[in-house]
Amino acid sequence: MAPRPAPADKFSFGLWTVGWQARDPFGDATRPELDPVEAVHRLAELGAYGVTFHDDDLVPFGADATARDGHIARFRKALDETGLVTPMVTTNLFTHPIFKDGGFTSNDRQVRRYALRKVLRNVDLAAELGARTFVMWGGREGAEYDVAKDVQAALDRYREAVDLLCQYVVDRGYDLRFAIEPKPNEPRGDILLPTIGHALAFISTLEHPELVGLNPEVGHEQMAGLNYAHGIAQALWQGKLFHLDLNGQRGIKYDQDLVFGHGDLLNAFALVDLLEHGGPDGGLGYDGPRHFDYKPSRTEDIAGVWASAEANMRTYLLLKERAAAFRADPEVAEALAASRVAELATPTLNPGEGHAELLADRSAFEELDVEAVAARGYGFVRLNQLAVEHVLGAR
Ligand code: GLT
Ligand code: MN
Ligand code: MN
Repeated sequence: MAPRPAPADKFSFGLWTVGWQARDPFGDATRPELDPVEAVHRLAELGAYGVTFHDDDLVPFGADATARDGHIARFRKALDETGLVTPMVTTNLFTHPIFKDGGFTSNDRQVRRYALRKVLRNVDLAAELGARTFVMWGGREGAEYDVAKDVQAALDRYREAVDLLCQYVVDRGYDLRFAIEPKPNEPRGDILLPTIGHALAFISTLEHPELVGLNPEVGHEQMAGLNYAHGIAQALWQGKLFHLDLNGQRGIKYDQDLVFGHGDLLNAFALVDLLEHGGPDGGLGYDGPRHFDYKPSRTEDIAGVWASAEANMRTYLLLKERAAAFRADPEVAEALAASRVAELATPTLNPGEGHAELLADRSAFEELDVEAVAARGYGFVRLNQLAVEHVLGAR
């Protein structure tokens, strides 16, 4: 019996997730269009608290001002009827052919100026709807050919764009922060800011670094062979986890966008444990939206779409239960102690100690029984087996 999702769990979904018609590079759509208003109602019934969107998910690209107002008004009405909120908004700078070489970093300056205008208009909408996070996924910012893109100039233009957007938010007085979503490749052969680490380094060069953080996606880090839970831990540690995209991915291959937990389940367990319980001092958890960015598989009909939406939330809640059980198990506490996990929170130096005191401490070096310390086992396998048994419901 899985617990039922409720608004307090802060689950949110992109309109483009449940609304995906399952067109892929090899085949046509397998599902009809989904009206955003229906999506809002169904997500609310399933227990979600929020819905997110790209400008073009809500208002078809190129719609005139009257049509745009109409789409937004219908959507707002659905939000009012259901109580759903819009915690995050993002801009589509990847579907229309004008963005085939990117938005902020296209070689074509006219494209870059158009992209900035498209984002500025959408920032206004995000602020009007009360969104607190504005995601920037630069899927088309990149290249297939090394000689065709001056990467350093592209990073200059990327920074120029983000600096302008931050200045806009400051000047308008909006309560909105930006979150960069890294991805290594697809749709471009190589995408700029490919991982959490690259994006963090980029943010440190900005004029308003405090307004810019991350929106890391499970599958995107795993496509690069990286450990998502580790990446999230570093983002939290640097105060940069502004938002996140939960889904599933099985190894280094195309972006699968599976249901959360349908990829690396043990890493998903570690992630939920981290988000819910924080670091060793319990102080670095995450209280933002649990946002699912998945694609209901192409094999599914519309009933399968809603079943898969529910599956994301059920898996999260089950892992949350399992993580709580893991943390409450006295044998786990004993195994954690045997593995010295909490000892890592103790500073390596004594209070007030510097290199002179360390050099004077003979017990740290000259008198240390190196062989005896080296012979100590850490017991990590036993600890991990306890985690596996909790995930499997065996404890
Ligand atoms: C697109 C992409 C996602 C991003 C979305 C935000 S759009 O579907 O695959 O990972 O989060 O632009
Ligand atoms: Mn993805
Ligand atoms: Mn995403």
